[in-house]
Amino acid sequence: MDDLFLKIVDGTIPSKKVLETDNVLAFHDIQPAAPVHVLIIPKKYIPSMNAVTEEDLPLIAEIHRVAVEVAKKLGIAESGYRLINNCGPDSGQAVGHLHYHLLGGAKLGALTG
Ligand code: D5M
Repeated sequence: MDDLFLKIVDGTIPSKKVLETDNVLAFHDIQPAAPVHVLIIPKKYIPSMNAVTEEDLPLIAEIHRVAVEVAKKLGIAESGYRLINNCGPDSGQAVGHLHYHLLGGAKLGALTG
């Protein structure tokens, strides 16, 4: 399986880590869309939100906890931030490993769809 983010988890591809737990990794996005743009991923392979199972729900909760910790660590918890998951072709999901974009550090534009 050719999973870019598993290679980031195992260190084959370098990343700028922000925070790490046993199950979750947060690192700076290589193509930032905002002054703060961090990707938060489960270390285990889950292709997209559609593949999240009941057993994964503690992991999803952990991702949310890590998102708050990342926002605090990078000083944007109070100014505000956005947590986005792209799922499937229409969303523009380019990497087939579940990930959440944490965006902030500036006034963000309105969501479009
Ligand atoms: O978002 C996939 C995101 O992954 C996109 O914002 C670029 C980012 N990306 C791709 N390769 C890397 C590496 N090597 N390091 C950090 N960030 C990376 P999607 O929701 O799938 O469109």
